[in-house]
Amino acid sequence: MQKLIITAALVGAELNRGDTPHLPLTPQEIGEAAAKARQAGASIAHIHVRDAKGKPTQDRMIYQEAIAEIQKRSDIIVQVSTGGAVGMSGEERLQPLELCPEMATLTTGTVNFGDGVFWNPPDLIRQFALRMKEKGVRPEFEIFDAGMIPTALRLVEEGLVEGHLHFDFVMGVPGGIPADPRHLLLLVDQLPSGATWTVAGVGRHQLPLSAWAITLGGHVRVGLEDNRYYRKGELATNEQLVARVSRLAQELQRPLATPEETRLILGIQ
Ligand code: KMH
Ligand code: ZN
Repeated sequence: MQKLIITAALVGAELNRGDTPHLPLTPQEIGEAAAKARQAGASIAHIHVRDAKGKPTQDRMIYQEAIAEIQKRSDIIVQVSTGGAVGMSGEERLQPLELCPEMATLTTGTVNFGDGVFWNPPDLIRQFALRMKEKGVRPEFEIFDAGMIPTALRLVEEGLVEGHLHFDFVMGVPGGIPADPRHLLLLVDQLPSGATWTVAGVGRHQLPLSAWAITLGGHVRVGLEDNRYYRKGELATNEQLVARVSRLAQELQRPLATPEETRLILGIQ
């Protein structure tokens, strides 16, 4: 099995300080959280950013600051979000790609997202994929439902995505695919050979799905974007969530990938 890639989804767009005091919001806090996640075993930081009021934004300048704060503290790979928050326009969401980050997310379909709609029609997806190709950014396909896998593979057929294919199964969003191990097996089964996958379980599903991914040869995403609790009623930090997966991986004899090893696995130049 490959070494285990842990992605730390540090902040997201859905929670705020009222939900948990541990959420990193400013570029400096995001930089510090990424460094702690790296020390705890993560090799990728998946980031969103917030404006001065803590509201989700895709402002390129704030991403630039956050990336600088991360890179001055650690060698972790930065993966920017192009999903942003429900309701943002395509142009707003595209902004961080101008910074040519190593990785970015690419959701390949529209999905109900709680009471909202995360809007990703085919032409928008193509536009995002093309921009990533032009900028040399490695996409991570964000798969919220089973039909998003064939759509991702269509982008490959159309020549909009080239090279190594990496998928993140985001399981348990209300409106998306439920966080059930049987669904995970179905998703894994649809991938072309050579592709890699990570699983992000929402809420209480994060821990059991992490264990499944470690044992099945997948990779793991954890962090406050997806789950704010360490256990029922006890709020977590990003660092604690990453450290728990590192310990699980150690017990299950799956060594962790460093950022350099992660680049090799994901074909990042
Ligand atoms: N906040 C969600 C609507 C991504 O980062 O690319 C979308 C999301 C996916 O978080
Ligand atoms: Zn995200």
